[in-house]
Amino acid sequence: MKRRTLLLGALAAAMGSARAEPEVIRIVARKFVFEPAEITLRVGVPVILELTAPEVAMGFDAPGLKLNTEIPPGKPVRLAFTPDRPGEFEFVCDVFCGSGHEDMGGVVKVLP
Ligand SMILES: [Cu+2]
Repeated sequence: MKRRTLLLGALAAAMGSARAEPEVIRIVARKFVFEPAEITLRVGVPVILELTAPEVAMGFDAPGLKLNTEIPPGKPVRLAFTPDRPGEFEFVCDVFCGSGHEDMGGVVKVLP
């Protein structure tokens, strides 16, 4: 009887975590950096990337992850996304935003 209760408890906990909302990862794009510039995710774990650009319009382009969006100034953009393979995927700003634009980028590390 006790064991059965434990099993049911574990099952309920597992179902609860499966239903949990994806983690929201906030990334700020400002002249001329992404903060943070390095993000670590896991294969199969859904997340929401929330991108904001407080100053001017920016871009977020991660071709290896098939993610691309413009980030209008002051308007957060949310990208729901589940990594499907491990690796290191670079992203850059692809909207010209000034004299440091060319160096503006980061990396998404996806762990197996
Ligand atoms: Cu830029």
